[in-house]
Amino acid sequence: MPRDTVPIPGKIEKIEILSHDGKLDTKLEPKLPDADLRKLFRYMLFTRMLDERCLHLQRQGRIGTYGPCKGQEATPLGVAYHLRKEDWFVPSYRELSGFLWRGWPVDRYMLWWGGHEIGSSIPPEVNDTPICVPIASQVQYAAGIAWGAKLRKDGTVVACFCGDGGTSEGDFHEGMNYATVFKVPLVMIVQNNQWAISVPRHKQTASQTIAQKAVAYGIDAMIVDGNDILAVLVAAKEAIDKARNGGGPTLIEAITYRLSMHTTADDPKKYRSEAEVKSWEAKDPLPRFRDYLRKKKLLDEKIEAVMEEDIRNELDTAVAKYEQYRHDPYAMFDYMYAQMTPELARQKQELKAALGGDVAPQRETARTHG
Ligand SMILES: Cc1ncc(C[n+]2csc(CCOP(=O)(O)OP(=O)(O)O)c2C)c(N)n1
Ligand SMILES: [Mg+2]
Repeated sequence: MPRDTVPIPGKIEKIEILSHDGKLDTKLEPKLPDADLRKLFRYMLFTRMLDERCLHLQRQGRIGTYGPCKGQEATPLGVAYHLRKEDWFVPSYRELSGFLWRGWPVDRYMLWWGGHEIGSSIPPEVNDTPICVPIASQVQYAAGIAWGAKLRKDGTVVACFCGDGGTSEGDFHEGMNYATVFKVPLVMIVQNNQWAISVPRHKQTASQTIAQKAVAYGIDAMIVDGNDILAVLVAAKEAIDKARNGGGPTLIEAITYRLSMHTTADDPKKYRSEAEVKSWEAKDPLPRFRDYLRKKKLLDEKIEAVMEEDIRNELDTAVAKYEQYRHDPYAMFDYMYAQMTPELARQKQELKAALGGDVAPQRETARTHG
């Protein structure tokens, strides 16, 4: 028999709509109401300002180690915009713009980075999962949540996020494999920000793209300019609609860049060049969207100055609320299991004795899904 080439199906589309130098593809441009475009910009700006505030708080010793999301504001926001309230947003830890759009309180976000258990408690009205640091572990439970949605036929969709580094984890492949075999309503977004701490993208995988891994799972994929919110909005809408209509999962690779450090615990100057960072600063999603809105006469300096002032006030209030929170040292025992194990109960007693029982914690019930 002659050797043959196996015809493997699979489509990887690439979507760019608003380039970093302002070129706009008007045929692909999503038609959003003006008020929504302005609102999206406000969330992007809010994210940038909150991120900067958290960095300062960390430097002043007022929160713990912080992982900034500067430069990655467009992708989670563009996805969250198309989710319904009852859909699920399953994040990693760099999806701040999405958390805010979904309605997570700002002080709760600070509490998470401040090391308080309550930071992992999602407001009851939000159908999401908490910030997830064990890399790619969230992909498996996203696939499971999506399977549940399919079995219940409740029409909900799950949007899950991980990083380029996350795609090298077994959890990522297991979750994706499961999701595709069972054709569950999952949209998997990989925020390819070019680095996994100090490991560059080219050492992460020998694949030309991350999106092409979808071909092996037997699904279609999209590559979007993750710093172009218009492209993200278009790709996310297609993938979410497809999932909702029973079309199964989609993998979206969002090309972006972490403009700041991995976390406040590392110094990126040790592993990447300033020239590289500068080249990506030119592709920053925030000024790009700002220029687009200015050309549309939806934004000007005055409107933005009012927005900034407003946001600053909101952040001041949130920081004050965060700092009023009194640490509950017993929460780590209480929230570990639905029912505390005898060993944890013993440890809790030991801590109580050591602290002299004079702790008056501020309690709020953590919410668990299920
Ligand atoms: C299972 C696991 N292994 C290792 C780590 C340590 N770690 C934290 S972040 C990170 C890199 C993740 O890179 P990527 O997935 O690209 O996300 P990014 O931080 O770039 O957003 C690693 C290895 C971890 N948190 N979890
Ligand atoms: Mg990364």
